[in-house]
Amino acid sequence: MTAGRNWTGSRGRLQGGAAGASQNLPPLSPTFGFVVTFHTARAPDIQPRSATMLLLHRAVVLRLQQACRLKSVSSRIYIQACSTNDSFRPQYPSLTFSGDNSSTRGWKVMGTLLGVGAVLAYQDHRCRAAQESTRIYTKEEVSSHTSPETGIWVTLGSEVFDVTEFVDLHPGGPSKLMLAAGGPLEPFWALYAVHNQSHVRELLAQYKIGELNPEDKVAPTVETSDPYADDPIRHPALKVNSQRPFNAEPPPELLTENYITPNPIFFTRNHLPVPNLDPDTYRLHIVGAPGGQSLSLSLDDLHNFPKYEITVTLQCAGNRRSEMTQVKEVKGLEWRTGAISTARWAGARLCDVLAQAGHQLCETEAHVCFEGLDSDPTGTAYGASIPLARAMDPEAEVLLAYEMNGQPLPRDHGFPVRVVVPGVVGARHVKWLGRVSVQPEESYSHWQRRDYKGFSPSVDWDTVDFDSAPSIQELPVQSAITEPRDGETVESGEVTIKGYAWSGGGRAVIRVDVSLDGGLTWQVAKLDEEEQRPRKAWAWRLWQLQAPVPAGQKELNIVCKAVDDGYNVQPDTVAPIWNLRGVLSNAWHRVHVFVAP
Ligand SMILES: Nc1nc2c(c(=O)[nH]1)N[C@H]1C(S)=C(S)[C@@H](COP(=O)(O)O)O[C@H]1N2
Ligand SMILES: [Mo]
Repeated sequence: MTAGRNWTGSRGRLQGGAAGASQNLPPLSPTFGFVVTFHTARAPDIQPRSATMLLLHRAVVLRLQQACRLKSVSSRIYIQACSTNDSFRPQYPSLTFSGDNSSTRGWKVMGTLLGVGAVLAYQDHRCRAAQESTRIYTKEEVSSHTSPETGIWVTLGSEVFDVTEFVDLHPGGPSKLMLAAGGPLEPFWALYAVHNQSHVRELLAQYKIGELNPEDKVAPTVETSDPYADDPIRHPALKVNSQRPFNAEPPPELLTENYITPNPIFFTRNHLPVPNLDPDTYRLHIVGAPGGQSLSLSLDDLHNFPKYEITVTLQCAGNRRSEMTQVKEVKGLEWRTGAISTARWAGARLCDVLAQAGHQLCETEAHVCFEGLDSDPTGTAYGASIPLARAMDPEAEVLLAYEMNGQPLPRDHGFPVRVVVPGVVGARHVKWLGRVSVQPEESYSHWQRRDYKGFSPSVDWDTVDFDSAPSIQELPVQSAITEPRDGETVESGEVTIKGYAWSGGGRAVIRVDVSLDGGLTWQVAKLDEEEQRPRKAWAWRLWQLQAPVPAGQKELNIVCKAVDDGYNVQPDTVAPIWNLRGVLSNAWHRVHVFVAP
């Protein structure tokens, strides 16, 4: 699968935090105990199993529609036949036969009716699979099955599978699965942890043809073959949304503890393993303009450019996605309010470096493309682009940053160099920067063209046309409540409400309104005193409100909403801005609390 297209999403959660567990740590509240519990986080109205099967199914249908347009009818049936999983049934009520409990008969009747042999062939395949499941194969035999002609075999543990027919249906694309042909799946599943779920195993089980010769069993070499084994150690306070690749957010009450987010709890959004780069041999390649010169810059070279330091808030397009999930299933990591953080970044200005390579603003449209040094097993690197006009504008203050809060960049945040694009969505702040080029078109990266775009609530995975929407650059106005937390019990008398507010494109936050009664009446919160430069308000504002709790009130519905200097406001509810990828989630933030008697 393509990295970053998280078609199921990891559901493991690390809860709580530890006091003083790492040197660089801000003091944490001593009441903040360390509890590790893994649980299944599921939105109440969604069954993750059927949700993930749905995504798998969608991916398969799309691929099939591309692969065999002419055979689309039989393809659809084949897919449904593949899935003996009950979670498919409700989607196709017309395919169930009322009063007939035998789904086998149902499938046969349908197959005959439509004159398509795929269903029967599939059942035949399953019967054969069952008979042959006791056959023993050697590792050599397996390794000679690596093409459609010989058949494509893989192993998992001691089991052998013939996945020839599945390769074209693989949600991440055939090429990714072909990397494992003739050998074990484990190293690849370790990279895409999304596979480690029971329904994926069930799907695979349908292709089982036998067992590995016991003497040949693959040694559990997870440690050495794990592409994430070299990832840095993380702060235990982080709430982990996915371990591999690592995605985590600080808990809300720590997030607004400091205007500047301490490095160890700055939210982390990785699509791939963290590369381990040697600062001495590191080079940043800047492709030169025609008539200009290409540059290969060492870290020292970069330090020789004038150094700029600016405070910038970075927000992932998926921040607060979990609220969209509550409206309707979306594809992506379940970020709560913490996929946003603020740091002081220092480095060279991109416009200075581009100018040295001979680039200048041009009349025609152009884009600056960034490539990271993190890559998947096919060698595909993370990439993104921004318009050349922004990159060349000194006022836009785009940085090639080598420092974060006075320290060299931490590995998780792009060591040794990353792009910082003030006012723009996190996805364009490319980490572990390896190459910069200027092109007439946007980056061809998956993350520029096939992700990080907004759509109407009416668009689904069958109708989405990624080319029809522009890539997200500047983000809309945003705010959230970090204290108290949803479901908490607050003291009667007075309540303190805290949160953050930020807007994209350098637009300053001019006001935050807070309601204790679900939006009927409002009070104006007190904004922090931090400087907001006109058109360059790159950083958030933290805010607070101390409000009397109305006497006799047993519950409060606390709401916040921010206004930026363009008088842009947040939408009041999520449903009208719902989109299939769960990005740009910026509705009024709502927290329901109880009042202590
Ligand atoms: N090379 C590289 N750059 C990357 C990413 C990545 O996976 N690889 N993730 C992007 C996304 S989607 C976000 S939101 C930000 C997150 O930056 P952070 O991890 O420092 O918070 O980095 C961006 N830059
Ligand atoms: Mo992101």
